[in-house]
Amino acid sequence: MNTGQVRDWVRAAKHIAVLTGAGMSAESGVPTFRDSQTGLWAKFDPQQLATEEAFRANPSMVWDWYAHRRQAIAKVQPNAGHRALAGFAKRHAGRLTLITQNVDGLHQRAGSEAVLALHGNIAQDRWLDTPRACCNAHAVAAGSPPYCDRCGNMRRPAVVWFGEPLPQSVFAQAEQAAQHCELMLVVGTSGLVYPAAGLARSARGRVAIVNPEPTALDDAADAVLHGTAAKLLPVLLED
Ligand code: BV8
Repeated sequence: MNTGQVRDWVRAAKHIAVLTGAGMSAESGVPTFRDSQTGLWAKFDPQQLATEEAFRANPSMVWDWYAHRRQAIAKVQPNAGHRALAGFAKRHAGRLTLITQNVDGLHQRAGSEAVLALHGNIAQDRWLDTPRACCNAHAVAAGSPPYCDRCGNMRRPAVVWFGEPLPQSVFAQAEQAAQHCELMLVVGTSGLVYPAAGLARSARGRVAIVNPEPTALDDAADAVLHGTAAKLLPVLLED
């Protein structure tokens, strides 16, 4: 299957759904989930760290891991793949729904609007426990993590941790897009994390994968393009 065939599918499709994962940001310099563990966190499995249990067991270690990732993300720029998606959506209003597992905000920084961010945004925080009258997000006590100095409630990254449900309305919109698309582009994901990966299996339209490596979703694909997001998306999405 070649790029030309998929590009013809892009041109013919009225509704295109795009599902992206960590590989989308690899060429921007954001390590993928699988190879993100460096330094202090090298000995931890990210799926163990990205849980409420890990945070309650060792709040400062998990908070510092997120602070480390935030600093890394703040230093990088969206790549040609992010820009190609934003550009296509601008040129073809209403034809593309962008669904991402990424919490890095690079799609949004590239100019993509109405991004369905299934797993939240690493740049935002929220209260760990239901806030009480004393919990003022604008007057938190400094610390790793910051906290309420009246009741000790802690701030946590506004991301979806393993074992936590996805934001219901965002996921419902993503399911709608999957069920109404003529084509789904699945870019830079290993396809191992659910329910996000399930969207590629419930897509009504054709499924085309963009990934330099085999993925757990290749069996569900009509086309598998072994290439990178920043190199292939500009080609697939140019008019
Ligand atoms: C839930 C935010 C229930 C946090 C993340 C069904 C089957 C099995 C397991 C489950 C199931 N249903 C639920 C589960 C459990 C679990 C799960 O899926 N576990 C897996 C690992 C076995 N799912 C959950 O826990 C979900 N919640 O089910 O709640 C519930 C319901 C109601 C009430 C209570 C509970 C929540 C899942 C979300 C977790 N949060 N992120 C944070 O970031 O810190 S997931 C996180 O990991 C990312 O967001 C992403 O989703 C995932 C990483 O996957 P990828 O993005 O694919 O990245 P990866 O590194 O794996 O692969 C990169 C790929 O890119 C590779 O293929 C590589 O080849 C490619 N690549 C590299 N370079 C490039 C490239 N591609 C293109 N171009 C390049 N240049």
